[in-house]
Amino acid sequence: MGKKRVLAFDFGGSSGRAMLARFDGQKIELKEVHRFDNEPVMVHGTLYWDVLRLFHEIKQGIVQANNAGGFDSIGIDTWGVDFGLLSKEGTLLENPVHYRDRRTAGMMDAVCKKIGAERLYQLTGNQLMEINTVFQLYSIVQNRPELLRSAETVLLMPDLFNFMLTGKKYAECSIASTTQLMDPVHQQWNPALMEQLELRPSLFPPIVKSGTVVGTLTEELCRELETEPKTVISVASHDTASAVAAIPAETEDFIFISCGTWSLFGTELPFPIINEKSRRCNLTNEIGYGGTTTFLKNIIGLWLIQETRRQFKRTGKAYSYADMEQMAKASKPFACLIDPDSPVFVQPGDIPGRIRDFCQKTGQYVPRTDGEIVRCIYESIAMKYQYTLEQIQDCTGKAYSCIYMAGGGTKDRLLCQMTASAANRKVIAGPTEATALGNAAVQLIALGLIPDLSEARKKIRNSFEPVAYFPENHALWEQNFEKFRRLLKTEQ
Ligand code: LRH
Repeated sequence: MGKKRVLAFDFGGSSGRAMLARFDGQKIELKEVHRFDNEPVMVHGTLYWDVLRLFHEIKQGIVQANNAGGFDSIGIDTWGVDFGLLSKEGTLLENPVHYRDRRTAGMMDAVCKKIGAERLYQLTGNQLMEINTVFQLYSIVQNRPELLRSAETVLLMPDLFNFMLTGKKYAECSIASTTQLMDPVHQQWNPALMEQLELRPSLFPPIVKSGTVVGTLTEELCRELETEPKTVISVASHDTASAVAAIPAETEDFIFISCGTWSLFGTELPFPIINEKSRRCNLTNEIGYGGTTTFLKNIIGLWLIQETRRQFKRTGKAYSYADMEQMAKASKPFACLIDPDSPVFVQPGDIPGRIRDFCQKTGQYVPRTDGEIVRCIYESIAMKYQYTLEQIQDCTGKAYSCIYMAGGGTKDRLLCQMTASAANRKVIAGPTEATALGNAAVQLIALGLIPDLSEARKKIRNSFEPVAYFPENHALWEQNFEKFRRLLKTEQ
C-alpha cells in the first residue's frame, strides 16, 4: 500500500493542533502541520471559547496539510461537555461558553433536587461534576430561558466544528456521552430527562456512531481554501475516547490514564456499570470507539501543575516544568496532601494559595516553599490514582497488573514514576500523542484501511517505543495512603 494520509485536529487545554498522520500499512507516523493557542476569552465575567478564531485555525491546518502532501479525510476531537447553540438559520447564537465558567455554580444541586442524584446517575451513568453539559444547560434554563427559546440545535464542540465544515448536524456518540443527558445502555438521548429539566428534546440532533462519515467540506470552503472536497469523519470525537482508542494494550482488560490537562483514569468495558457502588465511587460511564464503555474517573490532573505555574509566573517567577519537577524532587516527601478534585481547585487563579488554605483547614502542615506546593500536588495526584484504581477493581471485580499512561502528561517523568510507586505496579508510558493517534486510527478504520480497533492498537504499538516505570519505595506510599483516604471521606 502507498502511504495514506489523514488529518487529525485535537483541541487541548491550552493549544490545538493539526496532525497529519501517514499510514504505510504497518505504522502510523504523525507530523504536526499547525499549532495554535486555545485560550478561553473572558468578557464581562463570562469565559468563552474563541470559536471563530479556532475555525480560522482549522482552515489554516487544512491549507498546511495540503501543502505538506495532501490527505484524504479530516477528524476533530475536543474535550467533553462544551457546546454551541444554533439558531434555525444555523448561526451561532453566542460564543460557546467554557466549562470553567462560573455559570454552573449551584446548578448541580438544583438539578439533583429536581431529579435526585441517585436517579440522575442511574439514568446517565455519569459521574456528577459541575462542568457537565446538563448543568451548563440548566443554568441557561434558569437564568436565560429566552436564549434557549431562540435556539434550534445544541451541538457539542466537535460536532459544531464538523457542522461548520460540512453543513451537517449530528451528535457523535462519545462526545454525547459526556453531557449527562444520554442513556449509556442504548446510547441514545434521554428525552424524558430533558423534558423534566425544561430542555426541548428536539434541540439535540441524532446520535451517530464514532467513525461515521458526516459529509464533505462545503463547496464554499473548497473554493476559499482551494482544496478538493475532503471527507469529514466524526471520529471518537471526545478527546478521552480518541486517547483510549490509542492505548497500546494487548489484553482485553487494562487500566489506562489519559494524561493531559485532566487525568482520565479507567478501564474499557463491553457495557456500562451502573450500580450503587459505582455511584458512590463517582465513576463515570462514557462511550468509547465501537460502542465500548470507558468506565473512568475524571481527575483534575496536571491542570493543578499548569495553573500553579501560571500563578508563579503572575507573581514574577517564571519556572519551566523541568524547574518545577526539580523543586518537587528536592522537597520533603509527604509533608501534606490535598484532595486534588476538591471543587476549590477547578477554576483558574491562585492554586498555591488555595492549597495552603486546604492544608490549614484540614489541620496539616501548610506548605511554605514553591517546591513544597508542587510536591504536594504530584503526590496527591498519584495518591488519587491509587485510590481510583482500588475503586475500579472493586467495581469490576478484576485485578490489573500494570497501568498504561498515555498523552502529553507522560512527558512528566516524575508523575509517571510516582504513579508506579503509589500503585506498586509497572507503568507503561506513551504514546504522548495518543489523542491524535486515536483520532487518526478511527479515520483509517472508517476509510477501510485498518479492519478494527484491535488491529489499530497493534499498528500503534508498532509506531512508538513505550517507556516503562517500576515502583520505588512503595512502603512509604502505603504508610501515607491512610492519611489521603481520610481526606477523601466524602467519596467512599
Ligand atoms: C478531558 C476531558 C474530560 C472532561 C473534561 C472537560 O480532556 O474531555 O473527559 O470531560 O475534558
